[in-house]
Amino acid sequence: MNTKFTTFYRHIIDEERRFPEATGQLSNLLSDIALSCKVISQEVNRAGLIDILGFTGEINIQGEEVKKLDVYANDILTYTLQTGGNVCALSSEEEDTFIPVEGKYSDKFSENKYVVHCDPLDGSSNIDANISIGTIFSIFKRETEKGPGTMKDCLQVGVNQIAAGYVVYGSSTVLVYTAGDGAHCFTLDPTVGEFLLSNENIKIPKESKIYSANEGNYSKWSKGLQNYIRYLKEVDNETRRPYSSRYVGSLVADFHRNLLYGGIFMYPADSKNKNGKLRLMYEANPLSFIAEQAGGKSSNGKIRILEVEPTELHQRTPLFIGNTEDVLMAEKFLKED
Ligand code: AHM
Ligand code: MG
Repeated sequence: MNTKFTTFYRHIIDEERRFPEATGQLSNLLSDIALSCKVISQEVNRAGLIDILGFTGEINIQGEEVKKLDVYANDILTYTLQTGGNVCALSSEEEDTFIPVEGKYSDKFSENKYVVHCDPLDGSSNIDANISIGTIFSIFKRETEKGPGTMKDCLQVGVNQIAAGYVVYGSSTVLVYTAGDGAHCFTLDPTVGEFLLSNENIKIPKESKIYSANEGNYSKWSKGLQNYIRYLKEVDNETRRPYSSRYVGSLVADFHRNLLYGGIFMYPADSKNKNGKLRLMYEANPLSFIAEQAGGKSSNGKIRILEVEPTELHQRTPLFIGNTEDVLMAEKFLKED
């Protein structure tokens, strides 16, 4: 039994010590998010029992309605963030617009400093099949000085992110986060209820070998993109082609696998969806921050995701993310269009 472990909280506190002016709010916020994810993880593990113990929409034994898991995850996260005293505004895939939050304490030194965007349960179409799903979050510092946050605080460009991360509820529950000094992975030890450091300073492997895309959309893709996919399937030993195709259909799970094994994930624009499917603020931005911290790259096919100016909270964007060389190659093929 290893007795030398680092908990998530210890790690974020140590990171925070790099900044003498830090007030502890970011550590508290990350810790609140980790706690919410532990609770969600617990419910995800029980999801299969809903068929046995009661359907969603039914009243459970405590007299409460059994909630759908994505609604439950949203409720946990939004409640925790609204009451933690660190967040002035938050947005979620499950909410129509952002939620402004009143400061918890009245003195100006403890003004809620952060804005959070989250996808409480990404990949939710996979829940009933016991396939990995996850939570994604993105954190910005507020732009306004005080009071409840505004749309201006929310609509910041991705390079302004202070921290970002995701949790995968898979064969084990893992949390990956960055606060701008590398990307670090923690695994939930359910016996003690703590995320323990399992992979510090993750770097995406140099040798890429996987592409992930919903190829069912092939006929709707541009010629350049179709050519890129064909290129990935050609035989060429020097460039390790053909690549393997892997697609879970949960962004977090596909991204996490490629981060560890090397590869590119794509959700491109197509003839029906001009901006693709995925959301900039709570899917593309946070994963792009992590990809870059791990030595990878992320693009909308033309420019760096982290430089895309947001105009609305639920804005969609095409996404190409993973090994730098792969993303550059995808961009090159897309220039043919
Ligand atoms: P969700 O946030 O509603 O779960 O939707 C996003 C999901 C991503 O996790 C995944 O990459 C993508 O949608 C899969 O889409 P498709 O079924 O079109 O391949
Ligand atoms: Mg999602």
